[in-house]
Parts: sequence; C-alpha cells; structure tokens
Amino acid sequence: MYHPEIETKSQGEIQEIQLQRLIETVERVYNNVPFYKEKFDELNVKPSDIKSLEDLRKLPFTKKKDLRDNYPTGLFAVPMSDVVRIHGSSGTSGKPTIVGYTKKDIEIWSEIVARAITAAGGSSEDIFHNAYGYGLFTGGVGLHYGAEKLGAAVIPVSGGNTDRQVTLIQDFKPRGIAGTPSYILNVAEQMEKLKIKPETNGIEYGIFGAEPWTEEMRKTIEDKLKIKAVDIYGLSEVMGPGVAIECHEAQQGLHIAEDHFLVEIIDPETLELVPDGEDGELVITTLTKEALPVIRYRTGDITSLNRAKCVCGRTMARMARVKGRTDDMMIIRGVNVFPSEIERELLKIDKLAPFYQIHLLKKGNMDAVELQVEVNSSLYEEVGSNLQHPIVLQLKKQILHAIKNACLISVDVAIKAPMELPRFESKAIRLVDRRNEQREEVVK
Ligand code: DLL
Repeated sequence: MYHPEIETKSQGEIQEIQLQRLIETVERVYNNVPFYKEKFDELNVKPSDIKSLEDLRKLPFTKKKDLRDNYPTGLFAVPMSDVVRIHGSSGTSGKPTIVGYTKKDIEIWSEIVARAITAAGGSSEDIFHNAYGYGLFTGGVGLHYGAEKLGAAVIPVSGGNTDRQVTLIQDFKPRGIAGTPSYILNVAEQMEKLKIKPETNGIEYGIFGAEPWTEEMRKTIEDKLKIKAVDIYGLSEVMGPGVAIECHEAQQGLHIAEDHFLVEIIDPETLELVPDGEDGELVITTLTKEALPVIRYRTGDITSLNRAKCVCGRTMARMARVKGRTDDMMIIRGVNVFPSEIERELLKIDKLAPFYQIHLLKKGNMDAVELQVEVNSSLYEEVGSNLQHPIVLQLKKQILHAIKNACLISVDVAIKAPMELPRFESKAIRLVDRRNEQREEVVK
C-alpha cells in the first residue's frame, strides 16, 4: 500500500497539511481536554495564536507523568462512547499508561501500518508472521490490523512458545515476520538448535522495533535468518507501531508519517530545538488523533532528523535509529553511556552470543557496571565448558578493551554459559539496576 500522492509530496506541501491539522488539533484539545485548557491558559496562549508551524513552540509540552496523573482516561478528548479500543504501556512503576482510540483512529493507524509494511518490502500477497505480543501492548494488534489492511494473511502468533513459532514458520513459509529484535533472536537460536537452515523458512523481510537495537544487531539477525531487517518505531502514547519505519531500499533512517505526526528534536536540558542531524529528544504532536491527541509529547527517545531525499523516493523526513531513552542513559564516573553503545561493541565480538545484560552496581560510593555476556556454543564446546579456560580469559580482556576504547568506561565482565542469561518474549531488559538492592544488603 504505497501512496506516492502522500509519501512523495514536497516538504512544503506536507507542511501545509500539517499546519491545517495542527490548528484543528489545538482547537480540539483546548475545547475538550481540561488539562490542556488549563496549561494553555497558564501560558496565555489561545488556539487562535497558532498561525504557523513555528507557533508550535508557544504550546506546552506533555509528559508521561501527565498521562499517569490523569489515569486512566483524563486526557481523552472524546466521550467513552466514541472509544472503540484501549491499549496501554506496561510501565515499570505500578499503573500502566492508558491510551484510547476512536473508530477513525483505528482506521488511520491501520492505514499507516499498512503503508509501513509496504515500505519494509511487504505486499498484499504475503503471509505475515506476527510475533509481537497481543494485549494491552500496541505491538501485536497494531501490526495485525495494518497487515490485514494491506491484505496479507496474518498469523497472530504473539510472543513466546518459541517451538511453536518455529513449526509455524516452517509450515507456512511466511514472507514477512515481525517482533522485537531480541525475541526474533530467540526464534533464530531455536532454529539453530534444531539445525533448520534459514533458507528453508521462506522469510524475506523482518520488521523489528519496540526496543533499541543497533546496526550490529541488524547484521546479526540478517545473517542468522538470511532476511532483510528494517526498524519500526512507535509508542503507545502517540499511537503505537508505525510512527516511523525504515524503507527496505535504503535501510537508513526511519521515514516519519509526517502527515499524521509533527516532530521536533529538542535539547532535553534547555528544551531548545536542535538543528537537523544533531542528537536530541524526539517530541511528537499528533495531527489526526481523535481520542487521545497529544501536544508536544516528550518521548524521552534520543534521535536526530534527516530531511534529505531518500533513494526510495519518499520525501517524509527520516529519524535516525533511536540511540536509547533519556532514562536509560548511564552516567558512569561522569561519562554518559547508552546500553546500545555497549551492544554495538559486544556484537562485533564473534565468540559471543548476541545476548547480554548490563547490571548497575555500587562499588563503595561509585556506580559500577557489570556486563553479563554469553559465550557462543562453538566456543563453549572448544573450551570443554570451562569458563576459566585461557581462551575465555583472553576473551574477557578483549571485551574490557573494546568497551574502554569505544565507551570510555571501565566495566567488570561476567562470562556466562550458553542459555544462562534470561530470554525475553517481548522487550528485552538490558539494564538491571542493582544499586539499591546492594544498599539494602549493607543496611541489613
Ligand atoms: O513499543 C510500540 C511499538 C510496537 C513500536 C512494535 C514498534 C514495534 P510502547 O510499549 O509504548 O510502544 O513503548 C514505546 O519503546 O518510546 C521507545 O523508547 C521504544 N521504542 C519503540 N520502537 C523503538 C525502536 C511500542 N524502533 C517506547 N527503536 C518508545 C528503539 C524503540 N526504541
């Protein structure tokens, strides 16, 4: 479902549509959401002050906390009778963030995802294996409706039960597959164990996202499954998957559905706009959402914008692969590090399996990092399951040096046997903060 009449519009034409829709959205939230009316009034802005896209800067930001404070439906702009679907994001602390959709929201979301799957190389003829979790999480159902809208035959397998996933893939030979990159690696690992040749799966393309991943991870997945892998981005507060997608032609940055979302990149400290090409926090204003429109939503995701024309012909601006979330950034002895920067180094080391966790600890008063990594099965066999073997100790040194050189931090490395680290069915937990746990132990 390629819509060149929209996807190849000039930037000027897109901006005209954006302005029209921004004006409508601002009217809608001011009149229907007391939270926004209050915020606008505090800043002394009226909807009629919004006359150009630059006027967006006059508007207040929205944060995840605002959704939590108005739990469950306080920010909805329509009565519950117009809502046809609820989703939510799990959140680490207590209550989920709840989001709602009208019938029209669902139609638009499905259309955007159908467009995204097409950009990824999919077509109406495909069988589409959907391993994103179904439920409150937007991944499963979001991809499902989009693939159906496209006309593909969807296998709604959800996450988990990896044996069954492998059987279904072997039996149906889906052309497309979707899931979190970390879970798809579990599927690939299971195939390796069963000695299934990737070429026999029939999969040609994969649509992976919902968590940060790296170019190195892309290469690993593409090599293991012999497919083309593209990155899909989204978040429940704004819609779900499909806010942006990489095209299979370039695989270089994710085209934002700019006819539905207006994006800014800001410095998370000063809140000022940063120039195209520079890293900052992604801020999104929805332009067509009815049930839960959001104004200048601070995603916490670090990326940059590229407005150059793409080889695929699409003119929609591209965002760089998300480096990480502001809250996942570690500050180790004054050095800022994202888990993805560590992943990039670990995946270059071919004796390691592509599974890892980063544990944050306290050493005295200082924060310290322990990297937990797994050796791959061929190395494990080579050293006769002895993780104290000189080859393994050498590997440990190699990891320490690689991280020191690339990330400028010193870490401890805990080498694990194959399958010793946890596997996840949805988003992988990369960062484990054990600093408080240790403090409690000391107090005891
Ligand atoms: O993860 C929606 C989604 C489902 C996206 C399936 C892609 C595929 P939430 O659970 O609300 O929604 O989590 C949103 O996940 O703010 C990012 O921090 C992270 N995230 C999503 N996609 C990517 C990606 C879904 N491609 C949060 N790369 C976002 C890096 C991503 N991080």
